[in-house]
Amino acid sequence: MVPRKSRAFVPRDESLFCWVRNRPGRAQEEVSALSDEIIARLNSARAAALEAVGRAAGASELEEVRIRFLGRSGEITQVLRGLGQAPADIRPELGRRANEVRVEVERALAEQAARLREAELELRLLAERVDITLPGTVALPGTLHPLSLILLELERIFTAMGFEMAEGPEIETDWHNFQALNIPRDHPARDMQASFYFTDDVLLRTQTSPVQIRYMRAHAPNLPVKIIAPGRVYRRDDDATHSPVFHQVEMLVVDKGITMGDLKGVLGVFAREMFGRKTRVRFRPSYFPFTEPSAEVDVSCAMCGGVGCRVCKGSGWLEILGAGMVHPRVLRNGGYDPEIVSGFAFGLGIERVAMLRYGIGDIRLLFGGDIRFLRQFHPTGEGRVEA
Ligand code: FA5
Repeated sequence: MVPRKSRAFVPRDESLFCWVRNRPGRAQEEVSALSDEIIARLNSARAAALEAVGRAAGASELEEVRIRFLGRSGEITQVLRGLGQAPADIRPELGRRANEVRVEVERALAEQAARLREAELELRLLAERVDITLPGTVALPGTLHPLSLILLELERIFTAMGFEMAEGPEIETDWHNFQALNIPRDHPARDMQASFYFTDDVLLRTQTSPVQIRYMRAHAPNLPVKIIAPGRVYRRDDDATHSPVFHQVEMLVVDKGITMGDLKGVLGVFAREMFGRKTRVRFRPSYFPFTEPSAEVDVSCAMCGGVGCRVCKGSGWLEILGAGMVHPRVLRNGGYDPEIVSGFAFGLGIERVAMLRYGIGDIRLLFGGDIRFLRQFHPTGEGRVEA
């Protein structure tokens, strides 16, 4: 069996009190000397603590001071801990004094923390000060895009004549975009509208005419059909008067007894409202697979009043849209009987109308987003631009 080692006596408490405690029968002078020494030690800790608090220049330094004096093994905490072993006659007095020092240092810490916070705030406010003498940022009043202005105007004109607004998808099937409109797969008319295909049967629509088919199929055999359908369309075009993305407005009327005279009447109202009261309308024979007969429609040039100028290339007329009487096959594909009803339709390019109305020479200006260009337009349509 291993003999137990005898343990040497090591005093666990090395505080100032241990020698007094270990000496019973101590003299009164010794106790009061001890008391004085403890008080002196407390006072010097207090002075050191207050000085360190005063010097602390930030929250982390202040925390270091707190730990040094009031932390678990801080200088003041040590004295407070040791008091339990102090002789009973001096313990209350020393305790009171030690607590006073602790409270005083705690208060100094709190006050310094508040001062530092305030100084920091002051600095921040100074740095963030708003200079009210600087010139302000002027919020420019917005204007509607010229295409939006034309579209609003078209809506106003046609809804006043009792038309309803309709719309269709920009990603269209080949059947709706071409076949139902009497343009079979191998028809040469497709060459005029080269498109962007997703598959053989799905493409970005090249015209708003498929909305005719969609609307008729959703509403047949109800009468009358009287719609305008504005929207974005896509073609593989790109020059000063043709954009790969542009906008059309489709118009369709189907009812009993509709004639070409109705088409002329509606277009006349539209042209005078859009381009001015003196505007005249001219029909030229043309061809579209989905209308028969078909026409290109010109309006007299609003720039020169029809005498000939740069904008109308001297002819006095400007082409604005394609139109015609709805082909019987198209009516049938829409679910209507061409023996009972007839109809007319047109499709116009909104960019074309905007260019004529505002005298814009290059279609690309409408898509460039240049604020100097766009700011010139306002709802009255005044202030034509020379581009
Ligand atoms: C058509 O698209 C027919 N769907 C119009 C129609 C509807 C005729 C109903 C009969 C009945 P067209 O390809 O001509 O027709 O285009 C009509 C208008 O769109 C043109 O007059 C022109 O103003 C405009 N347009 C055509 N291609 C472009 C383009 N790439 N950029 C800008 N505008 C264009």
